[in-house]
Amino acid sequence: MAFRSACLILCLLNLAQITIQQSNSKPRQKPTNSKKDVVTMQIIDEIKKQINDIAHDVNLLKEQQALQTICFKGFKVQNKCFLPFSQAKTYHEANNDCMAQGGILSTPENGDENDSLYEYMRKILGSEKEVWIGINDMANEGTWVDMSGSSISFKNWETEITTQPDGGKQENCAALSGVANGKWFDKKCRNELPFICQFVIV
Ligand SMILES: *[C@@H]1O[C@H](CO)[C@@H](O)[C@H](O)[C@H]1NC(C)=O
Ligand SMILES: [Ca+2]
Repeated sequence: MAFRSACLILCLLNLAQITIQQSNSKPRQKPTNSKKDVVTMQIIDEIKKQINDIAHDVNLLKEQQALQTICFKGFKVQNKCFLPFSQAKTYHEANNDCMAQGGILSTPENGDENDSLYEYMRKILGSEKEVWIGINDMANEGTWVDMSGSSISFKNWETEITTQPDGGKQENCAALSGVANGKWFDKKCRNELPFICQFVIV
C-alpha cells in the first residue's frame, strides 16, 4: 500500500536524520556507555512515538475513506450518509447490521433529514415500503428515545388518519411509512422490514 511505503520511508528518513544529528553533535572521543544508552533510548522512544502518530493518521484516513465509499454508494445529507438495505429484518437484526458497519439505524433529527430520508427511501426501495428508524420505547413504555437512549426532540408520527404511536407495550419500535408519506408508525420489533443505516461523517 502507498501509505505503508510512505510511512516506512518517513521512518527511515527520520532514523537517518537522527543518526546524523547524533554523530555530528558528538565529540570525537568515545562517549561513556551510560550517555550512549540514554541517547539510544531517546531515539527509540522518538521513533516509537512517530510510528504511533503515523498509525493513528492512517487509521483516521481509512475511516474517512470508508465513509466516503458509503457516501458514494448511498446518499449524503448534511453530515450524515444514508445507506439502504432492502432485505427485511427484525429491528435488532437491522440495527446489528448497521452497527457491524460502523453505523446505526437511520434517525431523522429534523425536518430536512426527515424529508431526505423519505425521498431516498421512496426512490431506492419503493414508495409502498416501510423502513425501521432508530427510535424505540423498549426501555420505558411511551418514552421514545434514539439508539443512544436520549429522548428525541424531533417527531413525525402519523396523527391525521390514525393516532400513532398506538401499539402500547406491543409495539416498541418505530418505522417510517412510504404509504403515509414519510410519517412514523410504532410496530412490533420482531416484524421484518427493510432499513436504512446512517453513518455520521466527522
Ligand atoms: C418532515 O418533517 C417536516 C417538519 O416537521 C414536515 O414539514 C414534513 O412534511 C415531513 N416530511 C415527511 C416526508 O414526513
Ligand atoms: Ca410502545
